[in-house]
Amino acid sequence: MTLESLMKKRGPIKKIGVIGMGYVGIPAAALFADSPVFEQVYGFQRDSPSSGYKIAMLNRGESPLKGEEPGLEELLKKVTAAGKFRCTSDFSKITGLDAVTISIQTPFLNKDDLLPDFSALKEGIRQVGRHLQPGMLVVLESTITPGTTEGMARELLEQESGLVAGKDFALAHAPERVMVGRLLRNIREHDRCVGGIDEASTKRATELYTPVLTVGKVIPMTATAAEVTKTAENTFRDLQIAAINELALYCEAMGINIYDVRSGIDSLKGEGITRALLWPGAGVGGHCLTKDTYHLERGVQVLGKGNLDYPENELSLYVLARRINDFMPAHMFHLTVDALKRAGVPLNGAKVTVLGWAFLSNADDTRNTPSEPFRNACIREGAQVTVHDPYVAEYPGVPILSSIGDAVKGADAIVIFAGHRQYRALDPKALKQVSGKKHPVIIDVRNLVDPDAYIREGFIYKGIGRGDKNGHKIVG
Ligand code: SAJ
Repeated sequence: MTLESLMKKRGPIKKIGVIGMGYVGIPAAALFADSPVFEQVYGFQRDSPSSGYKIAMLNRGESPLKGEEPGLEELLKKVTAAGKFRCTSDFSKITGLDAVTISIQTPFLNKDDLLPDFSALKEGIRQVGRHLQPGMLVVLESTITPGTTEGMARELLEQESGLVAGKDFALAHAPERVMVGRLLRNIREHDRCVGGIDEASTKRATELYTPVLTVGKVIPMTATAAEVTKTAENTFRDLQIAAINELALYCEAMGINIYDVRSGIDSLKGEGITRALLWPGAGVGGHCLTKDTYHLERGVQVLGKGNLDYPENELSLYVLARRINDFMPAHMFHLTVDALKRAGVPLNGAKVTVLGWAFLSNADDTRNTPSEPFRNACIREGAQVTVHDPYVAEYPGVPILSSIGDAVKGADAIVIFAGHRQYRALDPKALKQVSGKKHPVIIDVRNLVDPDAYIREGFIYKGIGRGDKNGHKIVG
């Protein structure tokens, strides 16, 4: 019996399982459960010491995700009350399902050797394989190295189940495209790349995602093309950020204002001309842009098997972009040291205040935050560092203050790291008073503050890309 006839015999997808109750899995499960097309959704979560607590919370209709996620808690309450969504650690329930999606983190073990850490993903795939039945659909939503669906995932599922992909069960990759703070909206509104290992798998996966898309549409392709699309779209974003960060460094060196240049370049429009300029900053954080380049690099290394025609001994443009963005916290450190020197204050023993610990503006997500390498560098040089963030309550090993006044008290340098709206409204006069210094330093990552307003108050100002101001005359 062909896979298509097996799935036809099984009928339309009614029961779904989502493996991995995190930023990707929870909103996906809630939206599947909210669709009248589907009857039942199980969220699968290992009952581990670190994340087992999520099971009870979710079954009470509560979201374990930090930060504001518009509409998520209401939706969870609705689908649990309706009995359409249940969270469990009993993976044997997979047996009775029609489709299973896998959303498990895929960090990198060693980016220099391009070694991803697939240990959690493999365990999740094995769990599915152990309970897989003929005619079922398995979809990988995690961002993965190109070649993983057709390769490692297929092998593990076949090994554990004794079934054959493309013959006994359908297999596809449909990468997530969510951002914290707008998880539900992103799933509903972004187009969804759906890549099956064969046409029957793509068709079945399209049946799964179509009901949850309100604005977005399914874009069918092969599994490997979907893997490359996802890793490349984040790699390109990282590259665009690196390009504007490099220009910011150039503008500082040439004594001009990157924002004048940016709006100048941005003015060239029409006739399909886009310059897609992003914004300079203190570096790139988060769980995605910091690793997806390496997934792509590994993909071309493994799948490309030496077929890549590339300038000899030249570094990948994408890896160079990673290195430029990883350099930006160090650049923030150099700006801080230089400014303190102008104030006649050595870093050793100085008080440095970091405003903003989250990696994204107006959000509480701290994964791979660029603020951390900066803080570590200051502490290594003997500085005393305090941290403030209006959205982040706690962070392992780093006390986070909720009062700006407490954080800035006695500060020699105030370093704005995140573009939180609260920092736009800071009053230089009041800040200076609290710092109590004659020439406190202010470092601005995202052009949040008016340099002249601070300089007038006697601050020593430095801003990313603000070569026009970074050497200003000190007032008072
Ligand atoms: N950043 C800049 N300048 C910019 C934009 C961002 O310095 O102009 C920095 C941010 O401060 C942050 C980092 O880059 O530290 C990442 O920011 P982000 O806005 O890309 O946020 P992510 O990583 O949560 O979201 C990305 C998005 N990918 C793309 O837009 C191609 C999102 O759509 C993906 O769903 C997400 O990665 C993911 O999960 O892959």
